[in-house]
Amino acid sequence: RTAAEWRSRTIYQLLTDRFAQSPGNGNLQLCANNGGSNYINEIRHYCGGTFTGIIDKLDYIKSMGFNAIWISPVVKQFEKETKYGLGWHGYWAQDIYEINSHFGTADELKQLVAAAHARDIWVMVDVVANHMGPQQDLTPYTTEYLNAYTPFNKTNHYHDFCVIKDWGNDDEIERCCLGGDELPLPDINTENPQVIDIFYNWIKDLVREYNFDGIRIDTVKHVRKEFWSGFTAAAGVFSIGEMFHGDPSKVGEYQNYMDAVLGYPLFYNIISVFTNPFSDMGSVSRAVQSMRGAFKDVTVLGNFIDNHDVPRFLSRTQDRNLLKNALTFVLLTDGIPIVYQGTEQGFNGGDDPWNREALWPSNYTQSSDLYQFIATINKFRQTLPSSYFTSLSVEAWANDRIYAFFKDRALVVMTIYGTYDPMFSIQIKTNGLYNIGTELVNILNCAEKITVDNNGEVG
Ligand code: ABC
Ligand code: CA
Repeated sequence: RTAAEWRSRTIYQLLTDRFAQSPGNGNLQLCANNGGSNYINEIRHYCGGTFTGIIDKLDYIKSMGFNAIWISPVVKQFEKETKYGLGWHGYWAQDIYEINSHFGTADELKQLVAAAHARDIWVMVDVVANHMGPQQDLTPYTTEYLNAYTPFNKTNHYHDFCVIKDWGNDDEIERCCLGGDELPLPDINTENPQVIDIFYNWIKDLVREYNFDGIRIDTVKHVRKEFWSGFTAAAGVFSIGEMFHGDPSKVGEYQNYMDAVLGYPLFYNIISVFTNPFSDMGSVSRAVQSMRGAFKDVTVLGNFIDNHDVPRFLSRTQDRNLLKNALTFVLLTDGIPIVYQGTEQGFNGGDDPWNREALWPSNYTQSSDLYQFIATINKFRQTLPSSYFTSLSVEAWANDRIYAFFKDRALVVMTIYGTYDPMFSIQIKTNGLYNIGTELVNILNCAEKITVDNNGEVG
């Protein structure tokens, strides 16, 4: 699947271990956070989510209007304890050729992709090429240490050992280990031709074997850019990279080496504006403009309000009206929306590991206001013509509390009044976009209508 095909999709990010256990075959008490002191220990270990569990809950995702999922890295992890627990999240590979058996078998993964495709849900797999998993209490790169990995078991498969200390130094960021002195992630020598060959073949085979529709690439800024051109070409499907940084010009550069990146710069703007009724919506409008200047194509960027690495939106503010306005923005602005599991259930965990709650304690209720809200906008999004997704938004209004834009034929209005929600009125010039007398319908209730007046304005 290409970037052009992904542009109109809407993605649900799930953590395979935390989304759903196999029906009738799990322990729903595990990671349920029901006040027990075990929770801190449980949340750093496997909670029991599986591929089969995801299959069982695909309709929960579908009914919320999503037509793509992003799943955790699928490869085999170390089973040895570390000070940060185990690799239940999937980012600590031991063997890149084996499937993580905690999640299920290779066949079950294929069944998941097939079951998703049967519902027109595309599957994006998370992949890591920067590092392998860490091993506590062993010295890198002794023979004992190296022998544990497949296939990267030679000294020259790794960079000379160092740990990233200076986050302002790009060379260090690319060549040294993530994870700090306490648990360094062995940094793969992505300049070694043998390593390059292994990775390009690996990604090609992985995508083909399991029939994935896209890849989410981890730790993009920790590998030299040129490596990614060959990697994404070998994958042959839509690629979206994680460049964790707030500066549009730095992040934008990476779009020359892959189809898209996560919209981190916009994310920083969203959390500073939408969580605070006393901020300034004008800054959103400026951020949208600066993204356009820095990226080759903003219509394929992955927009989000939180994920498994950052505190959840509702840990920054408890105001669900603010959350709904932020969601409206990511679901309808230029780019591909990504909603992180648990948002629809009002989860409010803070930093890693607290933002990685298991979903089962919610009972997967579909009646929650947030679930319904997301479903309404997602379903509206799916009725839109392709011109919506290729066109850029045009600002209709921006002042301290209100931001509105036109995109194709739609008018999207957001506020940061939050629960305080005073009555406000604005007059928006529609600049000939609609004929006089046209009725615009509020998609949130499908009832309220406003009519374009004789001056071509709505209000
Ligand atoms: C574990 C523990 C943590 C502990 C940590 C040291 O070790 O769980 O409690 O603090 C995986 C696991 C994690 C695990 C790590 C390390 O591995 O999920 O639980 O943490 O072992 C990706 C994934 C992420 C994954 C990895 C590693 C990478 O999404 O889930 O983590 O495979 C950096 C990386 C980024 C990575 C992220 C977690 O860390 O670049 O790829 N995410 C700055 C830096 C960023 C940095 C970020 C967070 O801080 O620039 O590079 O991300 O530490 C803005 C600036 C930004 C700045 C922010 C904080 O402020 O513009 O540049 O970001 O204003
Ligand atoms: Ca590296």
